[in-house]
Amino acid sequence: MSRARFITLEGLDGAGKTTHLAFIRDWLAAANVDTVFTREPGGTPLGEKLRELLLDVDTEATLDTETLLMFASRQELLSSIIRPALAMGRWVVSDRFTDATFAYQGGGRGVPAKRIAQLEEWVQQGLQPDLTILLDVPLQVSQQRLSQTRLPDRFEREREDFHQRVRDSYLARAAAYPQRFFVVDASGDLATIQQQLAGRLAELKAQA
Ligand code: T5A
Repeated sequence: MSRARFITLEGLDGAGKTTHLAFIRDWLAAANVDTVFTREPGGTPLGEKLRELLLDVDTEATLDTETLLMFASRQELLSSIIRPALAMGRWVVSDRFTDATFAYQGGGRGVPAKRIAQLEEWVQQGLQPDLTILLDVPLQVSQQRLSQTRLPDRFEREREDFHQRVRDSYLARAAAYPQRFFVVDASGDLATIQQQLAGRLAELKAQA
């Protein structure tokens, strides 16, 4: 059995995760890779309820509560979906994971990285993604794409400086963990982005 791989997808709201996930799904299916797709916050019955609360513009939460709820959703997802799938040799692709907490709650809201790292250690027990694809776009591009699609959720309605800090945090994490991160300029055309994604997925599959 080839080694299971854990892939996460990150980026600013509107960077194109949903768009490129469809491509990744098709690529892995064509390569006969048995894959479980999930998302954060969410991915389990409890997690989806937490997601509703976390994205609801009328729900208020302190910074610590928000951070803990992200990790509560993650704990549920890890124990009921991600760990069992990896143990069975299935690949897992998650639309966001802990780097989002470092970027949004840490960079965006100012929760100390040390505190997030403690929760990461508690919940993940050393488990890290094999590959984190960071779809990087300038703020203006993500804001313009979002405004064309739907009403903003609790995070999307934050001010520009919040989103700039989120992007800066993502890029800082990518620089700190170059082995794990694959940064893609997601402001360009779809075909070019997907060509890069296909190349990286092919490498990962060859190593598995
Ligand atoms: N969160 C999450 C935290 O704060 N902490 C955490 O720990 C976690 C896990 C979750 C929210 O929760 C926060 C972060 C988030 O704010 P989400 O489900 O990840 O939300 O939602 P979004 O990131 O907002 O995802 P979206 O689906 O809204 O945006 P996408 O998926 O990034 O963008 P997508 O693919 O829908 O694209 C947006 C538009 O742009 C177009 C698409 O067609 C679409 O119309 N587009 C392009 N157009 C031209 N060229 C391209 N290259 C394009 N790529 C996309």
